[in-house]
Amino acid sequence: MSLPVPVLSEGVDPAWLPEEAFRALGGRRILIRGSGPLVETVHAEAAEACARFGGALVSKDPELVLESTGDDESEAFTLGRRDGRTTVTASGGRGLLYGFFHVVRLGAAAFEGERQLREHRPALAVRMLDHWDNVAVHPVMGQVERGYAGGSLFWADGRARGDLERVRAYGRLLAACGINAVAVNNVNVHAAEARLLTDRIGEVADIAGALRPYGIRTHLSVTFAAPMVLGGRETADPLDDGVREWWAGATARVYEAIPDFGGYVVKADSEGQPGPFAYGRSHADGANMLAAALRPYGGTVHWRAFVYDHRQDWRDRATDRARAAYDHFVPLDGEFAANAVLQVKHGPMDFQVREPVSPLISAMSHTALAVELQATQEYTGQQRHVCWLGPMWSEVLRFGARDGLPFEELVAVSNAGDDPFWTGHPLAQANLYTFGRLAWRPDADPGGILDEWIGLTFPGAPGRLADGLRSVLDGSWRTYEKYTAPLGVGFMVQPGHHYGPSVDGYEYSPWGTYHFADRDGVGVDRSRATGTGYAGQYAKPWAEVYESPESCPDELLLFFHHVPYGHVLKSGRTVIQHIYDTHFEGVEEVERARKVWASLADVVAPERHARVAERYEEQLRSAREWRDQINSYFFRKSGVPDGRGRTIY
Ligand code: GCV
Repeated sequence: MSLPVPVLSEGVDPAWLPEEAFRALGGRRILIRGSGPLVETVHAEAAEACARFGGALVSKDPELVLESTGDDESEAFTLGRRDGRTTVTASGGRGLLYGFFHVVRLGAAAFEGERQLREHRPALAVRMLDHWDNVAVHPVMGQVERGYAGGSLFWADGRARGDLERVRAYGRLLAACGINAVAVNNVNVHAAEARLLTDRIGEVADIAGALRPYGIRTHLSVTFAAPMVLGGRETADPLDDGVREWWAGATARVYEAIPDFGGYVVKADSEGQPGPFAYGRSHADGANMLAAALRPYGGTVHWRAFVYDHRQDWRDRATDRARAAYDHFVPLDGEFAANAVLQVKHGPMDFQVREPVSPLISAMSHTALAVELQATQEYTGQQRHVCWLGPMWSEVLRFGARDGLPFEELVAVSNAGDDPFWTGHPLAQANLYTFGRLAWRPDADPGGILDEWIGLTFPGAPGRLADGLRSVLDGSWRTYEKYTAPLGVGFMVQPGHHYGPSVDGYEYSPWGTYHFADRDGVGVDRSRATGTGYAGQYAKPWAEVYESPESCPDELLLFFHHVPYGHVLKSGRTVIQHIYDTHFEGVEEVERARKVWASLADVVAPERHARVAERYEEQLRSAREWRDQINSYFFRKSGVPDGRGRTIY
């Protein structure tokens, strides 16, 4: 029996699945063939569209055929149109579900003219969102760590939500953009959350049940110390037989509760989380122990490579946090089990607005890799600023892809919560949607994805609205970059919550995030010749390109080099003038975007318009604060006046 399409509570935004997005299916004769739970979902979706817009599910003379020919797990489908009939065929329900949403995306175009039969298949098998959601509200990090969209979609009042309709609706949105896996709790696993693995697995099973009809597998973050914390053992040593048995038993019980469970996500030896180092074991030993427990059931362990010393001495110039992941993991390449996936942040630091692509990603050819992006905008405006990350992610995913992708999976830290707009800032929905679509096709043009999102979210939008949305989103990442930390140097944020400027906020701290500005210059020397040697972690040609300030791209110059303020960039400007100019420009761009948004008041729903307008006020205030702090700081350090005589404090 198929469940009906999830119903949103009053006031919850339909995001990219408003009823109107299904209009093109209306009035059609639709034939559905095949069986299985996901075919049932497609059935419910098609029935709902017919009920709303006319049309019928029929057994002959269809205009749309949705056919599943078997019950395999493939996510591929073929789509074509001939003689007035559009046909979607898949070898199982999963493929059919994605084919159905493809038709929704095409809208009226799916039913026009002829269309050659074409196969569509995701480039990456796992397209996962990690939720940094706590079950119990954490005294410092709250319900959702780095969450800017209200509370958790899964957890409230210290337990799984009783009403799972919103979770089902979330699953539906995710399926419609191609996401197929979700980790439901924070990688920093606190006491209550640790128990999700054992006596509280039933709550996870309820969430998994709500996500399953939309083809989404549920994963769980677990603590490496679980055998001690939950199992009363004296050790969590991955080579200890008792520990291995404990994990095997715990995992067997997880699969009794959730037969299609995806697996574990682990943050070990990182920012205070326990890990194998305590026992003198390697991260391959740790990951492989969990992989062995999961293997009989087809599960996977996602083992995070975010391992570095967060208790560094700022006086120690030899240690470079950027080097850490590569130094820890490259020696282990080839030692990880086949179902252990190393999950690598896209940059070597921590989701800054500009970082080079992590050299680890192309250095692990004998290890399964997932690249981790951050949809939640921890360092990119915290969903108070418009910052559409599509172009940045696209650059990351294309880097080094000449001979095929060097990774198998894509993960993002989710930006969704129980906020009525899902993402706090209504325009941040575009980040979530774009992530899903890029995970399906990493070489897709991000601009095309943005247009797709606009088309679905604002069906029938007048040209003025579509143009306005494009203009405020398209360049917003570069705008954000302009008014924040310059030329790839990173951080300069307020410590702790990471919102707003504090140039020296992390300069003398133990976190390894320094810019080394003095009266003569700024930036981190990461060259092989005179610096930390980080540039040497890249393969050719990048090791050479990054090694010298002459060949290093401007936007990464201060990530790789310490240069004088008078250093002339490829743009022809000096570093100091670049800093002043970009900070004035960035604020002007926000002022312009705010005006564009204001001009759209008559064509956007009032609540949505007001929410974005209110956030633009804050973005502008904050951008001005960034501009004035950064410009004043560098003027005071360097003594070099702005060549254009603008106000600097
Ligand atoms: C979940 C950064 C964030 C932390 C986060 C960590 C991680 O350091 O500030 O909140 O912890 O990354 O990715 O594990």
